[in-house]
Amino acid sequence: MRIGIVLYPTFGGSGVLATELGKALSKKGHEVHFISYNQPARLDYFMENVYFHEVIIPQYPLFEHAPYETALVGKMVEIVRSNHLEVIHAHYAIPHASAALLAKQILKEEGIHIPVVTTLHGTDITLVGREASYEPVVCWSINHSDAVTAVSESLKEDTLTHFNIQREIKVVTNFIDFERFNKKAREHFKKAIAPNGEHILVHTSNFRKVKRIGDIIQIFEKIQKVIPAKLLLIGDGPERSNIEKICREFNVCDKVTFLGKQEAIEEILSVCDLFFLPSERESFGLSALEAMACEVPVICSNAGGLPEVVLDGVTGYLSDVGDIEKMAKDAIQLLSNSDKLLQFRKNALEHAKQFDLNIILKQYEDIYTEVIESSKMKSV
Ligand code: GMT
Repeated sequence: MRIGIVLYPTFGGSGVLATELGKALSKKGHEVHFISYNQPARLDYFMENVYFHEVIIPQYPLFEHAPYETALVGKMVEIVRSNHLEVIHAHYAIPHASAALLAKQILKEEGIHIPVVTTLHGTDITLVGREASYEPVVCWSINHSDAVTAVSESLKEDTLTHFNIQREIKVVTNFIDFERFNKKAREHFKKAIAPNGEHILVHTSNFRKVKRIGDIIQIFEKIQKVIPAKLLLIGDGPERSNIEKICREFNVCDKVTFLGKQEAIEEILSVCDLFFLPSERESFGLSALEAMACEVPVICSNAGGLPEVVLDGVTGYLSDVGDIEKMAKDAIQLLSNSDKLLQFRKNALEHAKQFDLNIILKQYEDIYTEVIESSKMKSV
């Protein structure tokens, strides 16, 4: 198939997922065209069957805000025409789905019928999508896409609750590529981070408020009083300086390392003992799944889709959002019991297997085939 993937190019979950999906599809022989304003972060090396099309946003003195969506629609129209794409897959409702649907309308007038698949990722529904100025567009885009998927049951329920949805939404969960994400022997690395055998705790994200990284610092402060430990914070974003301030307040700066944005996350996860994700909202929690695939149990909140990913008392522990005391207590008891920690590591890997890329990829391929076929029927 010839597939266009519209995505955010950043390290955010939707962009990561969309890039990994496109890469996996290309390995199966599909032709994949990524469309975005920058080269996607995880599209870091040349691959056969993969093309990247940069959306250039022309500036003009009249524009206080240059119209990205218009440039994106124009780019999609051009790429569908010149590469004979068969389907567009829009990741994140705003503005990708609405832009794809406008491109579809324009192309229809030329006799080109291109179906649009929209994948909802989380904040496009649970946060920004509900803003009064976006809501009608998000709702319309969902109702008019040829197929819509959500990354968890929880996100599907949220979408049905908060928008006037007149169509089916399929759940196609996030996935993990075990060829890349698996526990690797990196003893030298472990020694460098924790020379005295300290436990290594970790979090990765885009450092937005919704991730509640301040909670992690407070949880860590309690843990390191009882158990020798180091905390690695991977990623970057708007909350970074606030988090540094909290580290100073809680006097843990010497035990917390900010690693910035990292490519080889699996290498770092391989030496870690616990992953933290106390988010206010989380439609799925791809980062938690990446940790579990590397045999790292997860301490997280019970927000959104996290209970579908992390099994309480089996692959980690769930708590109410903001329950720092319980999260610290759970972490301390798990880190203090090496047999239990080992069992949780094994459980985490076992549970992660249900999200294997090879299982989920097939679900997307089936959806593409279905919408392409029905679009052909409609066009005759
Ligand atoms: O978590 C973020 O802020 C990034 C966000 C995104 O849209 O890029 O991630 C969302 O999509 C991921 C991939 O489907 C999910 O695993 C994350 O749970 C979801 N984030 C939230 O719902 C906050």
